[in-house]
Amino acid sequence: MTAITHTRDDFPDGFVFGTATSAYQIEGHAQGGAGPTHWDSFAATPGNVERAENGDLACDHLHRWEADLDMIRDAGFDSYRFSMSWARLLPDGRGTPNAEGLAFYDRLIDGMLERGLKPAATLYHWEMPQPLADMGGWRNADMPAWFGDMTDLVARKFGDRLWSVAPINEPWCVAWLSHFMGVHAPGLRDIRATARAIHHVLKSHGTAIGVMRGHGMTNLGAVCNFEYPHPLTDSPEDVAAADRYDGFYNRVFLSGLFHGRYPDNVLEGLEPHLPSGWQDDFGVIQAPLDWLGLNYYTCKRIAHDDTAWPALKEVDGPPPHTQMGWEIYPEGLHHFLTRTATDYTGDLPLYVTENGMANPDVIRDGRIDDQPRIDYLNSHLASVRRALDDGAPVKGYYVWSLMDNYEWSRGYDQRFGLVHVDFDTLERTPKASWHAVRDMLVSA
Ligand code: GBH
Repeated sequence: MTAITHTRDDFPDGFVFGTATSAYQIEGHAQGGAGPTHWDSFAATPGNVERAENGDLACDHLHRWEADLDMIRDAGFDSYRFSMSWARLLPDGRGTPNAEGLAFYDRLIDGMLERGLKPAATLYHWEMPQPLADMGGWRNADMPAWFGDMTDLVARKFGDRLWSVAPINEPWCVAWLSHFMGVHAPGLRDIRATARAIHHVLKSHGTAIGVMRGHGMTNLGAVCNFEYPHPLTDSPEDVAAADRYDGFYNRVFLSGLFHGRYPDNVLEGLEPHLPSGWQDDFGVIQAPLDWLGLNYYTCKRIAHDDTAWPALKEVDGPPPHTQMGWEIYPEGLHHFLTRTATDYTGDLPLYVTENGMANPDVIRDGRIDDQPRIDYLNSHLASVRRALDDGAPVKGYYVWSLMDNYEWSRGYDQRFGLVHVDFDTLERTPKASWHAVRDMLVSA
């Protein structure tokens, strides 16, 4: 078994190592007084999720959080990136809070602090309260106000104890994957809904930042996901298609957040569908940030395709692939860390807020052997190290994920964890990768 070849000393002083999860994927949403969400209804509709699995019980983190936090501390991590479920805080999305939910996050945050873990919170990791989804969810122009009110509750209850906060996880997934590709709740395939979601997500983000600043909170950021677009061939058509992919899926969000506009080639396709008055919202959207988080997993092979919109298609790339079928391409992480600093963020601190892979279990001598994950983490840490050498101000790196969990429309058999979860007994078993991380992080 090959270890992780990096040590803490390879990274700058104060570099933060962490691991990440999200509420719906681990907590057990049917418990503890949370309200229904659009993920529950999406999962209940046949054909949306493999085996129609949902987050009702998930990892039962709601009742096992102390042992879960112990595993984070014992691996030597400095920080835990988690999310709060809007529908657990406010079962109807607005109105009366759920006292049990507030008490849960109160204990969870204190539990992190007691263990010396920096709490890095996300306020929306995809489970929209159903009553708000019924009113159009991200398509509704009132969403920024609703999101701002929820953020105000979080700021008042927990603001003094959160180390960092990002309002919304991965605008790309919330907008494109959920409203254009139909793969995530609410499962739409509609460019108008997508354009409105893009804009309302960014405006909600900026509104939440403003609310938290009003409470004196600091270390506020945004978390975006990036996929590296390889042109399938070096034909001018494929090169242009990959560039289009980059504009629509990667640059659109950075451009909104940091340049206060949408890229011209993207705007051509989206402008007819944007909500009225969109041009006036960039003052809110561009609220100054303290850091940017990048989630990075894979690359794409992009070809020109006249029959599709926006005139491109994704083609399977060469191995190695993860269990999800995603191509492994560590170079892409270096690309986005360096390019984002150069083109958008300058010396703003950058964090890799998610990186990891799904890998099927191999049990060997009673241990869970996930050598491919160790190799994946190793090669991506090398990519981070090279980005630092090239001047990118990277301040931390989070592994997705602490433990196997509900992998959205792929259900429970895609295993992203450093820790194995038996979904019959809910027993946790650290995998070889958890031990490899501990060997890297815990000094002898
Ligand atoms: C993250 O999103 C999420 O934040 C997290 O909740 C999730 O569990 C984790 O990833 C693992 O999936 O067209 O099939 O090749 C990652 C965003 C978007 C990255 C889709 C990979 C390629 C999908 N992902 N993308 S595919």
